Amino acid sequence: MPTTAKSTTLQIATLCLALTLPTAMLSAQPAGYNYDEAKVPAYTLPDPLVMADGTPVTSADQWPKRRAEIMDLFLQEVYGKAPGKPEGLHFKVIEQSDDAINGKATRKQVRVFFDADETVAMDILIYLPKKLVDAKQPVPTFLTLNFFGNHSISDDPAIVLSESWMRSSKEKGVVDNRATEASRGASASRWPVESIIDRGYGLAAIYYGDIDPDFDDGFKNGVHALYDPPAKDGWGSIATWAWGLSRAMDYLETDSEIDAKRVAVFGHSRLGKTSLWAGATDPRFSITISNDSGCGGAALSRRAFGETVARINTSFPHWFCDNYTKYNDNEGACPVDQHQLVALIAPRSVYIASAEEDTWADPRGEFLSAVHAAPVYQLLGTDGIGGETEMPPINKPIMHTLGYHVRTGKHTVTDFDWNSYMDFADQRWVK
Ligand code: GTR
Repeated sequence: MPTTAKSTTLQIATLCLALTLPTAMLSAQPAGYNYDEAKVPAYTLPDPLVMADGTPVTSADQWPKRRAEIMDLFLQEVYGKAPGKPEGLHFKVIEQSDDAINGKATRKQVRVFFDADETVAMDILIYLPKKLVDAKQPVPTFLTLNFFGNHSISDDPAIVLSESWMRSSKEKGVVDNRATEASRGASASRWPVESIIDRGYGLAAIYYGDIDPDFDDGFKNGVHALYDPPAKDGWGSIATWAWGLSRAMDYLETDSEIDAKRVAVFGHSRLGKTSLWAGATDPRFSITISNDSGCGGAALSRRAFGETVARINTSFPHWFCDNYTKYNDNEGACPVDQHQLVALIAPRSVYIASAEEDTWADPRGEFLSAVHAAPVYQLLGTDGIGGETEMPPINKPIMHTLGYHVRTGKHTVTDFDWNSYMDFADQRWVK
């Protein structure tokens, strides 16, 4: 990519930001990976506002063309191309009740079949505030993926116990890759369902393994069973999970109890990478939230801080498309970086969250993606990230069209995260 005055300025801004790194973020350094800000290589980011042929993008009406260029590169080189909506897609409500979560919520479990023959399906568990449903007020809703089955997010005994393949975990009650009764509510600390309901929001939850089980099997199971094996630029698992979120959105649009114009897509970690890609590929998502998404999510790859492209492609060869391995230990050659992923979502809102101790995910790199995406947001007439260039203090969210926080603690989802997301939704959606 051409080095422009603008990209040089961005680079200088990045270096200045590096000098203000809180020392707490320099702790916990496993051997073999860089956690030292001073060792971040000098890099130049591809400029989201310069066309491939070098033409500067100076007005909003040039953006769709530039956006298409960036989108093609992400499809081709990073996440891979997914098919469209399948013809046989259909939905069945398999269970519902108007008395859930201490009488405050309705519950609905919807099976989404990806094919007419009903061979592959995912379940969506939906809680909505009963008050709003009774008043026939469509509910703004958080659409989310989870790691251990819908039954793991709450101890509500009516949630269908997942029969899908799942990573074995003693702590989560998963034995021989299957959930057991002991896994009910095992992840409840990450899902404050009652607070979400109390604040007037709905929650729609899906087990990500229903869409594509998270192991490298050459793309034979999950929804891949319905398609030819992917080519080098074919959908990896992140693109597949994001595709599943779009199919969930297909359902939400048919449900009059849900406000499909106000759906926030949320995910943590690999599922935060997924929510960003879902937000980029599907304009129906009004707000996109990535929690501790790190490498291949919000974090700038060129910083090679914490998890690197080589490392992620080695540990998880099925997450990205095969072309992405070209950039192992060679991030600078990749024609895109992750700030452009955020820019693809413009002018819609994005909230990026980091955790102070989650150095593997590079909190600073996550923040900088928002900073370097902001010029696109501004070109499109929004306030971007409010002109911020320095990371905010710990536990002090920034909320503009782009939101960001770094909170105390580790790589997980906390009430602080959720409260910030709901504050952001209150602000962006003005109920
Ligand atoms: C880690 C991986 C991260 C992140 C995380 C998760 O092992 O290195 O990129 O995705 O898993 O999803 O929990």
